[in-house]
Amino acid sequence: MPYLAFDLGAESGRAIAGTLREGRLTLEEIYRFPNEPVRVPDGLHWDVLRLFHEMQEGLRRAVARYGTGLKSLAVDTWGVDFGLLGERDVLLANPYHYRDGRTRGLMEEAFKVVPREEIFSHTGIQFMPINSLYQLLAWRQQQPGLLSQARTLLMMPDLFNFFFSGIKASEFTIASTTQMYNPRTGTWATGMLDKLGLPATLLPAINPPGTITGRLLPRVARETGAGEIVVIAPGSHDTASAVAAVPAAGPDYLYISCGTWSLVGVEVREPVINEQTLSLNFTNEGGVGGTFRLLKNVTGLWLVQECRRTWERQGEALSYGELTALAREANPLTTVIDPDHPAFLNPEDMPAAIQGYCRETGQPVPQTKGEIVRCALESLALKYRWVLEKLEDILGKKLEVIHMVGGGTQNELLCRFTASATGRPVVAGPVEATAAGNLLVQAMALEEVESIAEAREIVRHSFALKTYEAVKTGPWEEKYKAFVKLLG
Ligand code: LFR
Repeated sequence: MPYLAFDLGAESGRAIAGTLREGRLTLEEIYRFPNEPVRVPDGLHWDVLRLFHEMQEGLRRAVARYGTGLKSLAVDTWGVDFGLLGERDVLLANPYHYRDGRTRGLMEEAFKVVPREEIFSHTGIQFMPINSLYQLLAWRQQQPGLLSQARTLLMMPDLFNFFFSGIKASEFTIASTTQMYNPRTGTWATGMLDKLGLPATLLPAINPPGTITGRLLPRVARETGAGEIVVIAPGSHDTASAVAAVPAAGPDYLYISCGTWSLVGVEVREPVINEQTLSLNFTNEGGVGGTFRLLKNVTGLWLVQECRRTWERQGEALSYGELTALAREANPLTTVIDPDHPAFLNPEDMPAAIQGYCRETGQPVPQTKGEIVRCALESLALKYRWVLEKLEDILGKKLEVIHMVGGGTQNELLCRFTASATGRPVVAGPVEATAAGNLLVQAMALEEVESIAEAREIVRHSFALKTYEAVKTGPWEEKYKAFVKLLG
């Protein structure tokens, strides 16, 4: 009998059924729907009711396929965004998209009240203007009236969980993305929030990943035809689910979860909160099975996604496959960018932003689509190497192998570049790591899988993986030096 995962990413959402049989997990994509943010005068929002509508449609189709045999469902989404519920649980506004510009400058405002080091020592989370902490500050500053009506803050997956089950609760992995959670005390960082004048009373209780939060609301069960299925909080943060499904056997590996973002890091038992991780702006997000993810957010295939969207707008719609083919033909290692430069967070015209950066840094300006995409992919691989080196330094050991998981691993060029830039073998796959991790944590919650180690063994047996050999070359070494200089 299958479990059902809802995996929502920045571009699309999917309902994926997973069946566990004799130590193997098989996946079936039941339904896929677009996730299209909507810009209205006050800002950029997620169309959250439409998303829930689509998720119910996914459930309906899963019921049509499997009858009432579904065991459970669980939702994972991206991090940091949330909805506010008011009296009688009314959703007070459409949740904002983390790329909305209203948090600009608020990190610096916060530091005036609680210094950067102190925020880090409370939370262990890297500083990004998108973090829920600065979004909540934006609410206080820009919509205090509405905020004062709020009773509960629910992170995106917690909000969908509430829509499905009627239960208001948070989950550890998604709570950790807020920069409002203290991993040392295991509670919300209320002292810090008080100092910032933020209402900690909005924050619900936090459950560990793999908690059965409740049952489907009778109305949802009736409308979708689903029977008595339970609602589970998996690793509700998509990256937590993806990393739970890294098919690693040994301990010394780097993972890269590749999608709109590239999350580059290692799994640790305790958060690493010290001067080094603070100055490198690394993060310690909550993981599954009592782990933390010491990692760095690297702007991932967003660079290419946005180029594609810009060219589409200009009447030249190309697929990712076509763009990668053009990149393959372009000259290698000509120009590099820092993918995490603020200019790339949400520009109106990504190709122009990339060209502008190259011009300003005195490099040859990529002209063709192939040149621009190649520059983006090579720069990502170089940034991965930079993170790898820093992590090896922090941990005092060599990370022998890189596991790349997620949709981005379908881009073979990126996997190959990563092996060349780092001089480490890259094991790519599974593409569906997030869904697999979500489903396997459901199996753990229902006591059908014992541990993360067992879950990873199941992943190793269930999916085809592709290895890219390590081939360090002179030109990559040269370019890496130039890249490091660029980072300053
Ligand atoms: C990846 C991800 C990252 C998070 C970013 C924004 O999908 O969840 O982990 O930093 O989205 O929420």
